[in-house]
Amino acid sequence: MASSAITLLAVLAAVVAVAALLPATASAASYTVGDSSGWDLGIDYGAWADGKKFRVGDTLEFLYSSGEGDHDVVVVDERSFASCSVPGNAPTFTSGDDKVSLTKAGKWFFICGVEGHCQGGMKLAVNVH
Ligand code: CU1
Repeated sequence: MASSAITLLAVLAAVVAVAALLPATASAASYTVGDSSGWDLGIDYGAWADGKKFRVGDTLEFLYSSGEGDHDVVVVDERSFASCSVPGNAPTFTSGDDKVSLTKAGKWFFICGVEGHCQGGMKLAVNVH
């Protein structure tokens, strides 16, 4: 009787110990940018990002139609983000289902490189913790 109670306690202690380790790995989240609207014109990505806590290891998934000249995703710096300009050497994704791993802390900036789309609101800034 007593030994089974001790066994139960040991099991409980082990479960608690494992649970305490989980958040570090389980916290990596995947976000679909714009949720069901995806990556498109006419969406307020500032509002979408607002209140979300992005962390190193999280993934942003950009979903959009990827036909010729539809959309793309360009990773830019703050200056290009502000001016909606596309640097020649900027990493660019074009698949229509682009998963970007947020590999380091700090601010990340994304724009659509198609003419006029960034000005039309296709720009996303996230602060990664
Ligand atoms: Cu676009």
